[in-house]
Order: sequence, then structure tokens, then C-alpha cells
Amino acid sequence: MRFIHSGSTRRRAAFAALATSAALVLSACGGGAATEGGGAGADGEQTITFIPKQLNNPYTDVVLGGGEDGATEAGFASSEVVGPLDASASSQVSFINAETQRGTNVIVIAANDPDAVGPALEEARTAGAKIVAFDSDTNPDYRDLFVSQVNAKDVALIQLELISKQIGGEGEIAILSATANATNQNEWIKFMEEELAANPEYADIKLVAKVYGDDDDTKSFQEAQGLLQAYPNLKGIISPTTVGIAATARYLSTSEYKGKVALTGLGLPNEMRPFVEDGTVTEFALWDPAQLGYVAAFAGKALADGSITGEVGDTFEAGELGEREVAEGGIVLVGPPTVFTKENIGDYDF
Ligand code: RAM
Repeated sequence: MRFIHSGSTRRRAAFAALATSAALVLSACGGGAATEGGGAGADGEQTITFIPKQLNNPYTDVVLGGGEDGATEAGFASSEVVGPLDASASSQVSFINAETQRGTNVIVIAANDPDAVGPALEEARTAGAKIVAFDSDTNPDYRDLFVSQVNAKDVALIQLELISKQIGGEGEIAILSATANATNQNEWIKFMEEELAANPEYADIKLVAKVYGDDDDTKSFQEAQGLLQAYPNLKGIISPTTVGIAATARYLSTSEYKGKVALTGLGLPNEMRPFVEDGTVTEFALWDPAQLGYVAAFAGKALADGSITGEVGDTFEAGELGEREVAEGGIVLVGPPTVFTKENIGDYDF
């Protein structure tokens, strides 16, 4: 497993102001003229639309900032963002259907459910669109590629290493996840459970609960509170979601559990900084979210141009991040993750 504790990272400004309307459509001109023909768009110019899990999520804003940059640099005529305000299973279907109607060339989607989006994506493909999954995969039958931040098992292992270190290798832990259907969350949790069962180093750690905050700040806060009430011996919480870890940290920071119950997982440095500084959290992890959107845009361009089909071994250039290769399962990795601590968190701005 590779991850870094410090070092440089790509920094991008958050793509702000996304969270105002469920039917919000943001257009970004693709840098003007540098477009190529060959797309199915009415004017022969290629278009790309990003459909995140939900709009009102600060993580999504950073991902889409990178996506917008990537779309411009890759040469799309326009890039847009549409999506729901909640991450429920079928909330993305109507947005996919609208893109099919518009003849969008590339749809980049973070699936709220691996199968609920399937029929709508199949229709989009029949109409000529290329489908790039990112952040949270669809069932592989429904997309051309999955752009994954980091190998899913490594994401799981990092979080277990961190919690084990923080609770001294023994005691009860719980997981506070996003939605119960999210492909990415469920894959990470599955690998955590397998590792807890198989690795003798974790023999004294007991996973006592999995709860779901739905990537909703208030619900996540309440779930954190509920966990502490229901499990008085709880030693630590893993929250593999930026919304969940920030809400849990906020709860812990003013509770009697601050500094006593460990919290780690995947968080945005800018959201977690106060909780690292006040001692609520010691270490957590994340990759650079902007890179995920950036690579997804270039993958979409290569698919739309026909220079790749998503086969294993296909390669494409992802701008300043260099060449990427399609690995087993149609997966393109972005990585690597960083572990944030009091010492290095000041170096990051996302
Ligand atoms: C949340 C979402 C997203 C996940 C990050 C780490 O914002 O659940 O899908 O990748 O956390």
C-alpha cells in the first residue's frame, strides 16, 4: 500500500455556489475555441456533463472544480454540472434522462446506487453518450470506465491502520457511513470487515455498529450522538465520508468524549482543520478530490474521441497529471491518498 504523509498536492479553488437548486445547471465555457469535432453534439462540438452524488456537499465542489478545469483543458466545448440535492438511490435518474434528451457526449457520474441508474445510463449510451463513473461506481455494465481515487482496498486499509493506532489496537469501533446504497462506501466497508476478520493485528478490535448519515450534516451529527449513547464502551469511529467525519467531529468536539473517543476516516482538510487543532481528531486521510474530476474529464474526452474504448491496457493523457492506464475492471486510478495530521494540515487548501 502506498500513501504519503506530506508533500505537495494539486490545489484548486473550490467550485463554489453549487448548492442552490435541485435542477441547477451550471455552464462553463470550455476555454473558447479549442474544440475538436467528432462528437454527437448538434454543432459537432463535444459536451460533457458531471452528475455528482449530490450538489450540496463541499467534497463535490472540490471534485467539480477539477472537473471543470479538466474539461476546459481536454477541449470540450462546454461542461455542465447537474444533480440532486440528496444522495438517495434514484435521485439521479431524471438528470441522466435530461442529458440523453440533450445529446450530451459524455456523462460523468458518481453513482448513488450501482443499479438504480442503470436503465437510464443504457438509454444514454444507446443515444451515443460515453459514460464515465467517478468517485462511486455504477454496476460495471453501465459505464465505459470508472475513475477511482485510490484502490478501494487501500482506502479501507488506511482507515483501519489509523483507527487501530488511535485506540491502541483494541476495543469497540463503529462506522458512520454516507448512504446505505453508495457503491464506494459499501466497497470500503466490505474490505474493512474482511480485514478485521482476517488480520491477527486487529483481533482485539470489534466492529459493533454501522450507521448511515446519508451525507446529510444534521443526520450524521445525530447518528454520531446516537452511537455514543448506544455504545458506552466505544473507543473509536471511522467515518469514510467527508460529510460524516466533519459532523461527527463537531459533535465530539463539544462533548464529554472529546479526546477520549477516537475519530478517523476521510475528510477535507479545510473542514477538519479546527478539529485537528483542538485535539478532537489526530489523523485522517483523503486524496486530492480535484484530481478525480480532472482525470475523469480527460477520460471522457479520450472515449468521445474514440482514442480509447475503456479496454484494459488502454492509455490516455490526463493533462498535467500525465498518462493513465485502464486497469482490470475498467478502472483508472488517480491517487495517492495523504494522511493529514496537526503537522501537515496547514499545507493543504481544499
Ligand atoms: C463524501 C462522499 C463521497 C466520498 C467522500 C470521501 O463526500 O460520500 O462519495 O468519496 O465523502
